[in-house]
Amino acid sequence: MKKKLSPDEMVKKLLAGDRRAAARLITLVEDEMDEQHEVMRQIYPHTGKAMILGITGAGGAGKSTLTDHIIHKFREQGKKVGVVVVDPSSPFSGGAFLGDRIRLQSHSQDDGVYIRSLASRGYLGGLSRATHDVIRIIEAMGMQIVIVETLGAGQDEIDIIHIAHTCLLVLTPGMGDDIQAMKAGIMEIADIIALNKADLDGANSCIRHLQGVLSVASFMEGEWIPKVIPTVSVAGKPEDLRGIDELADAITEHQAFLRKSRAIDKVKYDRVELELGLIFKDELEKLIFKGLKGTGKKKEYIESIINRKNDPYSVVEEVLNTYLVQGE
Ligand SMILES: Nc1nc2c(ncn2[C@@H]2O[C@H](COP(=O)(O)OP(=O)(O)OP(=O)(O)O)[C@@H](O)[C@H]2O)c(=O)[nH]1
Ligand SMILES: [Mg+2]
Repeated sequence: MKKKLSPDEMVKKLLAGDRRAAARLITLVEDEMDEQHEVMRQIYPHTGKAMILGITGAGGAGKSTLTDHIIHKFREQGKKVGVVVVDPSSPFSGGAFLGDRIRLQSHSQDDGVYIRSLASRGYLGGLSRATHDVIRIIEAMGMQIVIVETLGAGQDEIDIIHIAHTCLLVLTPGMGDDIQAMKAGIMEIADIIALNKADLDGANSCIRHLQGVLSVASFMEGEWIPKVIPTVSVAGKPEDLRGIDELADAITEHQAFLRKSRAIDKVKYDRVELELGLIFKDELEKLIFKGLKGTGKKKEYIESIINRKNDPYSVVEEVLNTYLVQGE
C-alpha cells in the first residue's frame, strides 16, 4: 500500500518542486479535506511573488490556444509557468477539457510548466476560494507566472478575475451585442483585450467598436488604459499567426505599470479583502449550521420556513441576533 504522506511531508516536497506533491495537495484543496487549513498556513509564507495572469472570455473564444502561445513566450524568457484551467467541465465549454489537454500538451515534457484543471463540482467553500489556494500551491512549487483560465460568463467568473494581477479578456468578432452589454464591465475586467480570430469576418469593425468604447470611457490620470490587440492564434502556417508578440509585450508592460505606479498595492489589498470575505462567509456558515444542529434548531427553523410560519430573512436575523455577540 502507498504510504500516506503527512501534510508536513507533502509541503516539504512541494517546496522542492515535486509535481506529485502539488497534485496531491491540490486534490486535498478540491476535496476540502480537514488538513487544508494547516497546509495552506504552511504554504502561505512561500507565496506572493508570482505574477498572476487571468484569462477570461466566452467558451471557444480561444483562451487555451492563446494560453499555449503565452506559455511559450514566458518559457523563452526562462520563466516557469503554472496554469489553472477553471471549470473545464462546464456545460458551456462543450467538453473543452479534452481540447485543453490537446492544446496544452506541447508542454507536457517541460519541467518548467505545470498545468492543472479545476472541475467545478460542489465546493462548499466555492470555486473562487479553491482557486486562491490552488494558485498558491502552484506558486509554492516554484512557478513564477500563474495563468488562470476561466469562462467569462457570469458573476462568479468575474470574481475569479479579481484574483489576477493582470486580466486578459478574449473576445471574438461577431460579439457586437455582447460588447454592448458588457461596456461597463469590460473596463472593469480587462487590462488587455485580445480580439482573437481576427482572421474571421467582422474583425475590423469589432476592433473599431472596441476602440470606440474605450475612447468615450473616462480614465483618471495615470490610470492604465486597456489595450486592444487583434490576434490570430491558430493558423495553417506559423507566419499567419498574428498579435502574439504584441500580446506578450502588453502583459509585460502591464506588469511594469503595476509595479511602477504602485497600483499593485491596491490589487493585492483587494485580493486579500475578497478572499477574507469568502472565507468568513464559508466558515461562518459552517459554524452556524453546526451550532444550530447541536441544538436541534436547524430542522425546526427549516420546517418553519417550509410551512410559511417564518421566512428565511427573519430566521437569519434571529439566529445572528441570538448566537453572535453584538459588536459594540
Ligand atoms: N479561425 C480561428 N480559430 C481559432 C483561433 N484561435 C482559436 N481558434 C479555434 O477556436 C476553437 C476554440 O479554441 P480554444 O482555445 O479551445 O478556446 P477556449 O476559449 O479555451 O474554449 P473553452 O475552454 O471551451 O472555453 C478551437 O477550435 C481553435 O482551433 C483563431 O485565431 N482563428
Ligand atoms: Mg479552454
